[in-house]
Amino acid sequence: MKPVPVNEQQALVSRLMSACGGAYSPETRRKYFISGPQWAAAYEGHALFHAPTRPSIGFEDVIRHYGELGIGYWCTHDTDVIPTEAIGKQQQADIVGRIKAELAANNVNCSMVTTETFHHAVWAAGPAAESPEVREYAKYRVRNTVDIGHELGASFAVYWPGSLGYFVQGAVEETETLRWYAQALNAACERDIEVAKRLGRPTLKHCLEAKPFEPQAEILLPTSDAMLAFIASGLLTHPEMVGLNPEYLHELMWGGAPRAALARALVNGKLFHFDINDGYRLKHDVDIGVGLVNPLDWLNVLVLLRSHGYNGPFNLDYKPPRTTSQFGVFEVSFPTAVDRFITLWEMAGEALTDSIIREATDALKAGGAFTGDPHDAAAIVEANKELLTLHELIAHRLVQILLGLHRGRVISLPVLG
Ligand code: GLO
Ligand code: MG
Ligand code: MG
Repeated sequence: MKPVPVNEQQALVSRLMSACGGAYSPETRRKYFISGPQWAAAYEGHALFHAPTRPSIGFEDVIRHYGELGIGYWCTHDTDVIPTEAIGKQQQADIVGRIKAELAANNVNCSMVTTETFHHAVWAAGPAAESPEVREYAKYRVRNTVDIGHELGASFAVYWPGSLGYFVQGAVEETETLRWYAQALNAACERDIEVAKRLGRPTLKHCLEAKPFEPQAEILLPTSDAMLAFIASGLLTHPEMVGLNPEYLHELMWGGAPRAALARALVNGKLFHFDINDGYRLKHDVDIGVGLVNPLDWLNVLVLLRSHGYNGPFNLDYKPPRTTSQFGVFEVSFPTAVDRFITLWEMAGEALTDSIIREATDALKAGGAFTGDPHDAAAIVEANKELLTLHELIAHRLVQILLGLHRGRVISLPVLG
């Protein structure tokens, strides 16, 4: 192939994208509760060892692109859109006013707001630092985010306490830090009750998001299960207002099974919000687009959520790769992430109604028509032994659904010999 001059590269990307096919229309995409974060679209490709590869982009362009793509919801950290020094000032009110206008003009809604409590130097010792000034400031910031959330019409507030932990051991006392962290959440919930009452709006759903490591070396609430224990600890004044925002990759990072973590959140009634992305076990937070690494696991995750009627947001908390240009972010990265999600969600629906999976599952639950001695282990084994083969058959069927083999897709084989 001849080298492709830079002025022809966008056209090539667009042509190959449409050749890929399978894209949903913006109207179809809008039917799903999919949210796009400001920070995901505005990610410049930087990291500890990586300089940015993309220019910065403001909320106006992000919201416009989301609207065009059919991503119906937008969410943001306070400081993604308001400089730290403008928080709580007239400049904040002006920016929030401009955001409202931009959302309305593009038919996009704000679903969630979140407070940045990890990046700025003020959080060097975390949002629940020893210093009382830092803790008061943390309360101020989360209260202010609640105000912004109500102003923008959000229903969720998320808390990722990324720097609640330590690098060196022994300097912080964990129980004290957790107590202090709870005080900030209590301040947010109390403010929410006040504001919601004044405005005649429902209170926000406050969602804790765990990540096992990064940016701190050791994290005090590293998993969704730790968060559940924290919610039930008695430290929160309004535990009923607080639930979880699990992130798929964050559960995978510690070696857990994301679907099992979600199941534990579901049985606790605490699955409020869900950050969707992909990546690898026991590696750092690579935030790859949903379904690019573990599509089969994703199918299974969505089968679980569909079967439990989960109706919260699916938040595209991923990072367009550093190799993707800013044109590519909206031409390839976002539409493909959304469309893979929708496809997997619809496949999950197929799996739930698949007659083979259904009959196999029912048969497993019906058991082996056993009438012998209920204390005879060997007889119980004997009575069920052919049924248990169905476990593998169900797994095979799910792969068939994923690959389209259940619809007669066959791969022709080369003639050997
Ligand atoms: C980082 C987190 C982060 C949060 C965000 C929401 O690893 O996933 O993106 O989701 O701060 O509050
Ligand atoms: Mg996240
Ligand atoms: Mg992540």
